[in-house]
Amino acid sequence: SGNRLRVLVDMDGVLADFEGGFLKKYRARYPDDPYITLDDRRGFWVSTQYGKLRSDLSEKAISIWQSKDFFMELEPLPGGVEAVKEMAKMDNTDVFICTSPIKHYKHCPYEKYAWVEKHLGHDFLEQVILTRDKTIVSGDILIDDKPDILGVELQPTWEHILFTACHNKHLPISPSQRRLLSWSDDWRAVLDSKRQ
Ligand code: BVP
Repeated sequence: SGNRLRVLVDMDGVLADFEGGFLKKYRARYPDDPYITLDDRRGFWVSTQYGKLRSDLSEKAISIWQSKDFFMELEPLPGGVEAVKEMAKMDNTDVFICTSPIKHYKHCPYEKYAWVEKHLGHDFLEQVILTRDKTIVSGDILIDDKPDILGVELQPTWEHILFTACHNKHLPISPSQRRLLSWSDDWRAVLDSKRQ
């Protein structure tokens, strides 16, 4: 608290490669069904776009991330784990991973903790926030690839920094919305801009 900066970092699409992991496992499980390349992805919800491609594909898509080991086996996105580790070592900076588990809770919440332990270490489990509503979590910055982050709090304390992903890269840049193009982009400058 006080003058410390609190950074909230999303997991899927920001630290963990949800889209790449999904497509790889979808194609392996349903080799005879059509799929959407990452280049052709539009809209945050994979299931919605697959459902528009063919109505039965929404359920097939959902079956992929509901499966055991899906979240655990997601590859880290380039530079994300390193950036979070560096942030966490900065003076006057608190970093939390803020992620929404799926409602099919058999594997996902456990595997999200296991992923953090594997890639960021056991001590980093202290920093994990699982919530379906990020608006009630207070922070200075939320780095997240979802364009619209809504919930019961109409005026969240954080500024949403949109992290570029295959599904949001074509969206028009609204003047009010700041972006991080990747973890190679200047995330330090974004943090510094919010410091007292
Ligand atoms: O746990 C992820 C996957 C899931 O929603 C969560 C998004 O969390 P945040 O990145 O916002 O923290 N998810 C679910 C669906 C469809 C469900 Br029906 C989807 O299409 N995409 C997706 O990411």
